[in-house]
Amino acid sequence: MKHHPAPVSRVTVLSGGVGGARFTRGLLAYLESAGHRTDVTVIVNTGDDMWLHGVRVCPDLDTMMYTLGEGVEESQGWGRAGETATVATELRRYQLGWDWFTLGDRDLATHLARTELLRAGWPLSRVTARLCERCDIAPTILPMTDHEVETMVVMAGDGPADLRTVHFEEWWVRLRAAVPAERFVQTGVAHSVAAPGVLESIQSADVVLLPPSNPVVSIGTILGIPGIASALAATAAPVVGISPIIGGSAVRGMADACLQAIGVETSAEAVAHHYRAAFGILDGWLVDSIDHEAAGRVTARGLLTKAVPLWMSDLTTTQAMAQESLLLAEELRH
Ligand code: FO1
Repeated sequence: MKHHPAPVSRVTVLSGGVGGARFTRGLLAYLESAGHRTDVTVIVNTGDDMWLHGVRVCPDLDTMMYTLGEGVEESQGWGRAGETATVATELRRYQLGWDWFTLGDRDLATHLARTELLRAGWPLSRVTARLCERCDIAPTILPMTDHEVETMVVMAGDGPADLRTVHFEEWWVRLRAAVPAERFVQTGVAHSVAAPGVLESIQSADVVLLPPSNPVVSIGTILGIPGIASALAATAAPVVGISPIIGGSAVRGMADACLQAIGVETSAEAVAHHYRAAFGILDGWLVDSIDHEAAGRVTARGLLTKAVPLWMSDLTTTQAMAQESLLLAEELRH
C-alpha cells in the first residue's frame, strides 16, 4: 500500500445497505490505524424503512449501527449475531405481518426502543443518536431525513400502477427483485427535508465519500431528499465514489436489477456517469482492478478515476479501499 493521505478534519459518508456499512467500518479502522483524528458523519438511507407489527423498522440504520457497534450477523451483514426468532414464530401463528421478513428477538428490541421514542415525539435523528449511545459508536449516524420517506417499487406489467406497486422490502426480499421494476417512487419525499446536521455535514466536509452501496435505492434515495444533491454539487469537498459494480456485475444484492429499472448499464463507468448526469455530483471514482480500462475512459471524461481492489472480502480490503479513496480525495484537493 502506498503512502498515507494527510489527515483531514471531517469526512462525510452517504451510505445504505450492507456494502455501505462494511465500507464505513473499513474507513474507521483505517483512520484508527493511521492515527488520524477525523470526525466522521454517516448519512444513512431510510427509504427501506417500514411499519411492521406496529414497530418502526429501519434496515439501513440498523445495519450501520450493528456493523459499527456490536453484534451484526456477519454472514448476512444485517440483523444480530446469535439471533433467535421466538416472537417471529408466534407472529406467524397469528398470520399477521410479512411471513417472509423475519424480525429476530434481539432485533425486535431495537424496533421497540425506536418506536417507544418515536411515540414520545422524538425525531428519528434523535432516536438514532440515543440508540447508538448503547454501542459506543464513533461516527455521527444521521438518517437522511426525519420524515417517513419509503421506497416503493412499481413493477412492470399491465393494469393500474397501484396494483403493481409494493414496498421496496417486499420486492427485495420476497420477490428477490425477480420481477422487473418499472420505476422506484419515494413516498413523502416532496414534503421531506434533510435531517438536522445533514446539509451542514456535507457543506463543512473536507471529503465526501459514496461507498459501494446500491446506487439507485440507497445512494439515489439519499440524493433525492431536497437539498442534498445540490449541497453535494456546491461543497468545496471532493466527492469520491467507490463503484458498487465490479466487472459488469453487482457486488452485492441486486443492484443490476435496480440499474436496469432506470436504464443505466451495469458497469462501473455507467454508474459514475449516472451520478454525474442525474445529480451533477462526483469528482473521483474508484473502480476494481478488473475494470482498469474503464478507469482510463472515465478519467478522459474528466472524472479522476483509479483502479484498485474493491472486493470487500475482509477488513483489510475495506481499510485499503478507504485509504485509496482518501488518497484520491487528496489528489483532487490539490
Ligand atoms: N433480509 C432478508 O433477506 N430476509 C429477511 O427476513 C430480512 C429481515 C430483516 C429484518 C430487519 C432488518 O433491519 C433487515 C432485514 N433484512 C432481511 C435485510 C434487509 O432487506 C436489507 O438489510 C436492506 O433492505 C438492504 O439494504
